[in-house]
Amino acid sequence: MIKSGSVLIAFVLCLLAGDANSSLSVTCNGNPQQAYQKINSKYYFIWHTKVSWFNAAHVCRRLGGDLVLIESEEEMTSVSNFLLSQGYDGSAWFWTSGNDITQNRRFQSITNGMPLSYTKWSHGEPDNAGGNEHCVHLWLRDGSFKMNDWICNERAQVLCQNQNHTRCWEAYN
Ligand SMILES: [Ca+2]
Repeated sequence: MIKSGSVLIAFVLCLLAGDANSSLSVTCNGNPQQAYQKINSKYYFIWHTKVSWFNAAHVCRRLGGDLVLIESEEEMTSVSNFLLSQGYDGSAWFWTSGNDITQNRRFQSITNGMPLSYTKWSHGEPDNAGGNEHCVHLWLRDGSFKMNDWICNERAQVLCQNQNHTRCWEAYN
C-alpha cells in the first residue's frame, strides 16, 4: 500500500515536472537520447539531416515520435513562428506526416491514419507537379511556413512530434 502510494506520488510529480519543463528527453531501445521541445501543447524536434519522406517517417519513430501532424491554424501558426524564431528561411523544407500516396488528392496522415483535418497550402498548392508529388512538407511562403506537396523520394529536413507521450513511456525522464 505504502509502496503503491509512493509510486503514485512519484508518477504525479513526474507529470508535474513534465508540464513545467519545455523539453522532453526520450530514449527508445538504446537509440541516442532525443530532446523534444514543447511548443504549446505538443513536443517537437527537428531532424536536420535531409532524408526522403519514407526515411523521415522511420527517423521519427526510431526516436520516439512521429512525423508531425499539424491539426489546427493555431498549431500551424505556433510551429511557423517557432521555425522563424530559429532562423529557418526559404531554404529549409520539413517533411510532415501528410501524403496522398494511397489515393491521389486524398491527403492522409501516416501519424494517425486519418484524412488531414487541417491544411494550410501555400499559393497554388497542392499542384502535384509532374504528377509525382505525394508527400507534404513545410516551406516558407508569403511570410510563414505553409504546406506543399512534393516528391516523396526527394530529401528534406524532418519535423517530428511527440503527443500524449504515447511512445517509450517507460523511458521518459
Ligand atoms: Ca507541389
